[in-house]
Amino acid sequence: MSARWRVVPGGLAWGERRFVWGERTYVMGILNVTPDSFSDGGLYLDPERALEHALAMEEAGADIIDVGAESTRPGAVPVPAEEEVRRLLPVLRRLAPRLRVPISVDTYKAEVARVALAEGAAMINDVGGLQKDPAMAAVAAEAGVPVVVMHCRPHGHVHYDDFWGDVLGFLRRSLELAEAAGLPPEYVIVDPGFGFGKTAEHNLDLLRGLHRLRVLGRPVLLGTSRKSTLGRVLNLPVSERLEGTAATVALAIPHGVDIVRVHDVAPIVRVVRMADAIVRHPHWEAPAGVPSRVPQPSGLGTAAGPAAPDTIQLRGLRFRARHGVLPEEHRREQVFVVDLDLGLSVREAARADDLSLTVDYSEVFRRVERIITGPHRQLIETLADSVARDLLAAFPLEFVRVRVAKPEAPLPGAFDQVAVEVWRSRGDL
Ligand code: HH2
Repeated sequence: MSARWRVVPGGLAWGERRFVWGERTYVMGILNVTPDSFSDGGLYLDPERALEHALAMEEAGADIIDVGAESTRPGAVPVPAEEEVRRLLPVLRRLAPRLRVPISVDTYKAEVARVALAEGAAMINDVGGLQKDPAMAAVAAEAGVPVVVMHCRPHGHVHYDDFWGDVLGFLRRSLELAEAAGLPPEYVIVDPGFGFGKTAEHNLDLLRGLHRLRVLGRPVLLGTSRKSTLGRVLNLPVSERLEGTAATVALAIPHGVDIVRVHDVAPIVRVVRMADAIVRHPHWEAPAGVPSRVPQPSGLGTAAGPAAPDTIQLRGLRFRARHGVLPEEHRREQVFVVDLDLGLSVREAARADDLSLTVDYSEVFRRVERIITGPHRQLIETLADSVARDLLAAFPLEFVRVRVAKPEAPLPGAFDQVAVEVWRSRGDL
């Protein structure tokens, strides 16, 4: 009987094993028991070799082993459910009693998933995003197991009117199907489907915009391992795509990716540990006996990394003051309106519901007020720049956007308002 899943603060637990999103990047090792997978087809058809490989991946640091019995590569011959089950069963029966990490079953067929869960699989990896087989969501909900929902379009479907709209819209539909079936939202992991019905350009676009998946509010899995886009970029065969895979993994982590699905577990675990030490530093701890050179928590986290921190938005802070170049602006007060975007991770504060881990809005207001109602300045450029620098110096922000507007500026001609917007980051200090 495999361990049960439960929701824990910030993530999920399977028995004693915790998956706390944001704390570190988890590695899913790929085990294909197929004759025709694009990179390892035929290697692990023998259940004893499959077991050996799964144990080696676990030993190398895999957090999940993903077992698939049908290739999804372009041109692969579809496999009937009975054949998929026939390939999976002997492997699952060997793996389940031996592995300490959860086994995921890579299938879009509800019938296959049901059998695999009964034979020791502990989660479902559905490349159909619960949309290929209408019975899949209910299988996950009844078993109470996590499910990876992946964006996919048929291979060769490479026209998108709105690429990101399609990816996010598809995944939102998957989340709705999970919810309708009664699967708790915490049990759903989203995957943008690198390589599934996408050109190399689409796949590179996906990697550049991975942080956009965060609007879905779910952990993110990414599967780039050895895929053809890497081969296109590097002009290398499938056997020589390790470094390409490593680059995609390292660069995905600052975007907030939580799980990477890979063939080469040992080297990618090293890549992930290194990237985590840089990007997720409030969580990084030196192994016992190794002195830590990475800064320890400052109290205010920047765990999401520089590529895509969260933002705190303050709009319409209003003050009266006498800045400006026109004589009338010296004589009479006018209204100044300030809008702010403060870029920093709010993950820790949100998790602990603790004001001391984020920015105190009253303190921000007071600092802006002191500058806007302070000494005379000719230019709103100067005011915006001063506010940005002051806030960056006072709080551990990744960046700040400051907009200062004069809606009633006594200018000749008809203006709605004049405004200046500046973006500043730590490097500008
Ligand atoms: N990619 C493949 C298979 N399953 N599952 C998720 N969630 N995300 C992926 O990107 C993904 C996946 C294809 O890779 P592989 O299993 O190595 O190849 P094949 O389908 O030929 O067996």
